[in-house]
Amino acid sequence: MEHRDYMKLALQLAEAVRGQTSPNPAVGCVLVKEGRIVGMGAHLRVGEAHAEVQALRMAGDAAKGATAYVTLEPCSHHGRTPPCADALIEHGIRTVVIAMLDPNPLVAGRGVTELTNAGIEVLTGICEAEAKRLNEVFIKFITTKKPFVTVKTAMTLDGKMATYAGSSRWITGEEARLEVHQMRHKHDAILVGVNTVLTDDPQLTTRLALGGQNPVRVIIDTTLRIRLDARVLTDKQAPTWIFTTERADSMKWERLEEMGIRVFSTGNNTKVDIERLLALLGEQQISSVLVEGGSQINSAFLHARAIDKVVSYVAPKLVAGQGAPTPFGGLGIEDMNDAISLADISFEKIGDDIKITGYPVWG
Ligand code: AOF
Ligand code: ZN
Repeated sequence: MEHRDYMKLALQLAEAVRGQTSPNPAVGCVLVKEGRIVGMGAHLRVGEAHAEVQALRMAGDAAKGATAYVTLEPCSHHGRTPPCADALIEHGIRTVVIAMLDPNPLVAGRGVTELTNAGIEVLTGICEAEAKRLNEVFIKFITTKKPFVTVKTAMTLDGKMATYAGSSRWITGEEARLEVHQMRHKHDAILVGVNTVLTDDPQLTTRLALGGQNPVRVIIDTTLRIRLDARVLTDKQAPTWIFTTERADSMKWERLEEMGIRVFSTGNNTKVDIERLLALLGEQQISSVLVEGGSQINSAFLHARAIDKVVSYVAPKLVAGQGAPTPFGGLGIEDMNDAISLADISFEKIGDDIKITGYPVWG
């Protein structure tokens, strides 16, 4: 076994709790002494013990002289819980192997300094790229106070997300649709435009055989056109927040609030201001948003340059039709040289569909 092997185990522990620790990062820790694992742990939920503390509890006295593998730099600050660097020092840990430094300005290298000052050997950057990918949401949120935005689309091979007549069930196969529910489970919020609510009356919940967390349902509705009997308003399966403008009807606004729906204004604009919406969501401790369309909303996020990640499912089907909607509507970009490119692309086969993941480069 090498450092990387133990770190991979720590990363697996963190991966398993991804999405349930928000707004905290997903962190895993493995303690090894003389080639034996003596403790392991993950941070399970905000407010609860950090990964290192969980692993130290399991190891007990065996922690003395052990090596700790941690996917994130141990914290040095008093947050909701006491500093992990102190705990590692107190338990006599000899070496700490870290995948990535903590981007939290309250920590940012201080954990490493504290450990080093206590005479502990510290190694950093082991499996760093994997750790950064794992905590892409946390990195964005802790440094900008705005949520990480993932736009998820599904389309036919000819680029359509519905037929010319509006039929869209289903574009992708069952496996891809199951993955989408796993994505919902891992996000703090799911966002759609009011047109999607009016035409599909979706529930926007997580439906997995073994259960999962429901994200907060966020609806963009510039003039409050939503129907009061929409399922997202009546089913009470998850909170629903509506983002609107001052142009909305005040009676409808009151009616919605009476129903227990939170309504936020992004100001007196002709459209909901995406940057303002993201700032407001950040204030509400929403660290990740899954945007599920429709095509106007997706393009509004594109024009606001507010997309961090794109996940696109492409189904091997053709429906044709000049008027059939595509995942990104609006006027669009004039010159191909100005197209938004995606970086760090990955391709996966999911059932009979292709999943393409990438990160827009905003230049
Ligand atoms: C660690 N190990 O397992 C986690 C860390 O409010 P608190 O006490 O939970 O602190 C949250 C901050 O601690 C969080 O923003 C991040 O900087 C760090 N998370 N650190 O050493 C862990 N979850
Ligand atoms: Zn900690």
